[in-house]
Amino acid sequence: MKLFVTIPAFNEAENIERVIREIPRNIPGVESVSVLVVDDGSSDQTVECARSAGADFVISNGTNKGLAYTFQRLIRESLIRGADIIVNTDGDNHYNQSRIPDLIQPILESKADIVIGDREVRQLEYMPAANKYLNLLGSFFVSRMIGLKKTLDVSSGFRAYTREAALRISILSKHTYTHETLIQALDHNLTIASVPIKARKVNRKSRLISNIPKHLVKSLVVIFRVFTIYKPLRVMSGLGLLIFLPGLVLIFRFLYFYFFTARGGEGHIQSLIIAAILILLGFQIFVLGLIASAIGWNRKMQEEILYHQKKELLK
Ligand SMILES: Nc1nc2c(ncn2[C@@H]2O[C@H](COP(=O)(O)OP(=O)(O)OP(=O)(O)O)[C@@H](O)[C@H]2O)c(=O)[nH]1
Ligand SMILES: [Mg+2]
Repeated sequence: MKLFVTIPAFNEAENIERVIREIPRNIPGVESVSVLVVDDGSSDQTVECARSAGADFVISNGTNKGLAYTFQRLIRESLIRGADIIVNTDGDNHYNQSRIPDLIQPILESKADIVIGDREVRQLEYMPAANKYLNLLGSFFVSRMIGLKKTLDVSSGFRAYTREAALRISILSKHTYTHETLIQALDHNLTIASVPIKARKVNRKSRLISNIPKHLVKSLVVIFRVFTIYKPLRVMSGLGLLIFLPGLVLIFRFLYFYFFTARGGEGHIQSLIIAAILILLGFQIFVLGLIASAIGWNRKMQEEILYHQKKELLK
């Protein structure tokens, strides 16, 4: 078992040495531990600091390409180098790297394909209340939406992946990758486990979440889009029903006037037209959902091909 610990780093000179030095290099059940850093176009001493702290591989994106791209690169570079397990941690020393052996335990026991380091957000004293409850609410909704039975810390970046899981997952969104990886994992029938690992306070200001409302909107858009890709029928029939039902109510209202009042349908033609439009539109959206779901089957087949190709190429 070869373990790769990966770190996406964008201007993390201040913290990255501490992060790398904390990574345990001898873990029972693991034959080697390598540290791989992808520098996302940092303008500070991140690369030098990572090297001097003993990172085995430091790769650079050249320019700043964002976290989702960087994550994808980390996965690919680890797979190329023969990783059997990939653990991702952040370069800001938010997570406790000395807990990596606990994080990979479910994988070593073949009980999981992906393990999430749960930050136990509820118990983080230093986190501002607004952030905390927003985070908990977000985790609750996303967990329900993607069909998890338990609420997991869906936005935690401290995770372990098996080689198999890493080969299966491909990131399409640009803002965050955390939700998308989970929804894909479930789509591929991978098992997700969670290990409580309390997170540390980060002194520097978060750059990913510099503005909470903006981050929230961006995340919601990502979640909605990802959800439409992976559960098209559910999204489209929900949307269709939302439009179809008012139309149906209007039709019944018209029928009531037509049969049970003296003036019949007179004066209600306008609402009848609206009803017809709503019903047609609602039905069409549902049919679009059917088509999207048929395209989804296609995607699954292509993903299967991609998986086998990657497996073959990265042998
Ligand atoms: N913000 C940001 N981080 C990047 C980028 N590329 C790579 N990263 C790395 O991604 C990791 C997470 O970024 P953070 O800014 O800590 O975001 P976060 O952990 O979601 O937010 P906090 O919980 O508030 O710290 C860090 O290791 C960054 O160095 C990028 O373009 N922007
Ligand atoms: Mg952070």
